[in-house]
Parts: sequence; C-alpha cells; structure tokens
Amino acid sequence: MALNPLDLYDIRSLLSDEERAVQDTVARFTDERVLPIIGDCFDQGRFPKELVPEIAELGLLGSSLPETYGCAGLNGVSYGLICQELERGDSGIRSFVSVQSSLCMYPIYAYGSEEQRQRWLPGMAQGKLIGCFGLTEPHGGSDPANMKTHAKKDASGDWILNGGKMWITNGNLADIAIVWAMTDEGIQGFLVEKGMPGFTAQEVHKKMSLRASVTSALFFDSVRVPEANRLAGVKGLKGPLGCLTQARYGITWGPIGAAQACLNEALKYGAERILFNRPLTSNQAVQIKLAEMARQITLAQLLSLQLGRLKDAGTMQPTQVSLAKWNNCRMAIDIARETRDILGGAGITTEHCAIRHALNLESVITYEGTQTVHQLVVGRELTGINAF
Ligand code: TGC
Ligand code: FAD
Repeated sequence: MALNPLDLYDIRSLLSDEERAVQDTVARFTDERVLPIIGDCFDQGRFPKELVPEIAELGLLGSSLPETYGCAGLNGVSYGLICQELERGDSGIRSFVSVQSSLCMYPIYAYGSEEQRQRWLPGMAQGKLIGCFGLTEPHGGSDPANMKTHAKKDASGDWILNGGKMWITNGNLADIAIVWAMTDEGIQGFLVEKGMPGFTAQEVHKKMSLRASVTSALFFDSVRVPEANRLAGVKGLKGPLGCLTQARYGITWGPIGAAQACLNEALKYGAERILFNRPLTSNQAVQIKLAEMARQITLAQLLSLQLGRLKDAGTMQPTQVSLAKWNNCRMAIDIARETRDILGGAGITTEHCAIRHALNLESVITYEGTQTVHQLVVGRELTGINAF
C-alpha cells in the first residue's frame, strides 16, 4: 500500500479517535475557509477577522481549558494538532489562536482569581473578547528580565503603569492586554483593558512576514490599573515564561503543517513541470530534496507527538519544548525555502504557498524565543552553565 507522503510513519495511527476527529475538523476548516482567501489576505496585509466566530464555534480558543469556562477541555496533543492544521493554512491564523489560548486565556486561568476567570474566559472562548500578550520591549526581547515597563501602587491601591511593548500580536484587535511589568516586588502581570486612559496601540506596518496577522506596539502613559486587574497568582519571570512554555509547545506543531503544505506543493508542481523532456521529479537531485523534506517532517512529527504525550502526562520540561521549537521551526523554514527553489520563478509569487510560508516562518523562528535562545537553553541544560 502506498504511504502518505505527508505522514510517512503513519503518526496518525498513534492518535486517539478524539484526537483524529479534532484534526479532521480543523483540517476541513483550513481547506474550506482559510486556503481560499489566505493568499489575498497576505497580499493585502489583512488579518481575516471574519473567521474568528467560526474558530470559536469549533472550540479552538482556549481548547485545553475546562468546560466550566466555556472551553473544550481537550488534551495537549489535540491542541498541537489544532496548531498544525491551522498553520498548514497560515502562521498568522495559528498565531491568533496561540496568543488567545496560551498567552492570554492560560495566564488568566493559571494565575488569575476566580472572578477574573469568570469575567474573561467565557467571552474569550466565544471569540467575543480578544487578548494580546505584552512581554517584549523595543530594547531587547530575548532578555525580558531587563524590562523597563513598570507599575507602582499609589495611595488609592491602584497601580500606575508606564512604559511600552513592541511586536505584539493582536495588539490593535485586543479588548484586553496581559501586560508584564516590573514592580517593587518583581515582575507581575496586569489585565489592561482597551479604553483605559493612557493605553494606546499602534499597528506595525511594512511587515514582509505574518502579513495576515495584526502586530502592534503598545504604549502605557500613567495607565491606572485597579488591584482587581492584577494577576495575583504569580510573581517573577516564571509568570510570563510559564505562558511561553504553553505557546511554544503549540508552536512546535504549527510549522509541521506549514512544511507539509510546502512538500505537497513541491510534489505536485515537480510532477507537472516538464524540463529536459521529463518531469522535474524524475531527477535524482530533486528526489533527494523531496526525500530530505519527508525525513525532516517525520522527525518533527515524532518530536512533537512525544512532547505532547509528556505534556499530557504532566512531565514536560521547558528544555524539551526549547529543543522541539528550535528543531521544528528550522525544519519548516528550510523546507519552505527549498520548495520555493523547486518552483523556480513561480515560487516567488503568493499564487503558491512556499514564499508565504517561508516569509512567515522568519517570524515564527524569531518569536517565542529565537533559535539561539533555545539552543542556549538546551546548552545550559547539558552543561549546567548559563551562557546567555
Ligand atoms: P531564568 O533564570 O532562566 O528563569 C527565571 C525563572 O523562570 C523560570 N523559567 C521558566 N518557567 C517556565 N517556563 C520556562 N520556559 C522557564 N524558563 C525559566 C525559572 O525556573 C526561574 O524561576 P525561579 O522560580 O527560579 O525564579 O531567566 P533568564 O533571565 O536567565 O532568562 C532565560 C531566557 C533567556 C531563556 C528567557 O529570558 C527567554 O526565554 N527569553 C526569550 C523571550 C521570549 O521568548 N519572548 C517571547 C515573547 S511572546 C511572543 O513572542 C509571542 S509570539 C506569539 C504568536 O504570535 O504566536
Ligand atoms: P533581540 O532580543 O534583540 O535579539 C537579536 C538577535 O540577538 C537574535 O538573533 C538573537 O537570537 C540574538 N541573541 C540574543 N541574545 C543572545 C545571546 N545571549 N547570545 C547570542 N545571540 C543572542 N512579543 C510579545 O511579547 N508578544 C507578542 O505577541 C509577540 N508577537 C510577535 C509577533 C511577530 C510577528 C514578531 C516578529 C515578534 C513578536 N514578539 C512578540 C516579539 C518576539 O518575541 C521577539 O522579537 C523575540 O523574542 C526576539 O526579541 P528581539 O526582536 O528584541 O531580538
């Protein structure tokens, strides 16, 4: 029996019935709703906000959180498969879901009060309230411990927030920003609401990557944030880093989808392209490239699935996430660039997906910790020496 070129090791057979059903549902959504419009969205620099109600209806927002808050209560592997199938469409769509789920709903659930959970989570699961996550600052995102944004409690008990954040996904869409700021007691998280006086967002333009996603700068000019909007359950850098572990886990899966889309395109285009009187895929040089892509995708699939099983068993470690985030982003960007080459000149237009994925993956390999940051996390684990 012929093997599936996009799943050579039949990873799908290792999934439960529920996990397969989740994958099929999201795959259908991507095929029917994302792929027909995403090339134009990328060209126009437009996030397809009209898809948000459908994404919510499918239960893809905060999908791992409990049903009590209107969420789907799915396991970690299912969340990974959601990311994979969405990013097969576009990294921007997966980014929207990652930020809403792992970077906004997760900290409210993990570090927030019951009142904060009740107030925000059901609306966020329904896509009626959108979140963003402000950690990075203009002077250096790799070292968030050195943040300048600060919050100080005044005599009334409110917090006064000053500073700015940069490169914030969903910034101009957001009803609520999870903002990490330095306080006298270390880094703390605050729920900053749209419309609070002194809080503004400005969209970043001229992007050549993640064009179907909103990216913004956030500014805080003496924003008064009530004590009730502080995430009281955590203090220190481990607060935001704990959220990043959740999001990075999903990002290990996403680029597998982008790489599968590219391999699929390379196979189809190469079979139809006749050069020197034979299909391009008849050449050894091209077959070696395609085989290399399949090898890299298979390794990435195995990494993410095992990571997901560790996550669901409650034993996943941040270093394991770092290795997979680094490997899988590198794998996907290499495959997207190789596919672009196999398509020749046709590969430079957004009529085909390779260049769009390659450009998007420039962000994906940078955000949530650059490749270098993740290599140094693994190096620190191996040697016990902090080389940052
Ligand atoms: P370090 O001393 O290592 O750690 C400080 C405290 O945090 C704990 N910790 C973690 N906890 C949970 N998950 C992790 N991954 C953790 N890593 C560390 C650690 O145990 C410690 O806890 P405690 O209790 O001892 O205080 O901190 P460091 O200052 O040496 O920094 C280490 C480093 C460089 C790895 C970290 O700063 C880092 O990861 N930098 C990269 C920053 C980053 O990834 N930013 C991402 C911003 S958000 C984003 O990009 C969203 S894009 C979303 C989209 O559109 O999809
Ligand atoms: P820098 O930290 O200045 O790094 C520059 C270079 O130096 C990199 O190559 C890095 O690997 C290297 N480097 C850093 N430290 C070392 C070292 N010790 N040794 C050797 N090399 C080193 N952030 C958020 O908070 N929320 C978001 O929603 C969000 N969304 C994003 C969306 C997009 C499209 C993009 C592009 C970024 C987003 N980010 C977001 C920011 C992202 O997390 C940062 O860009 C990333 O963490 C890197 O920070 P930086 O850009 O400041 O680069």
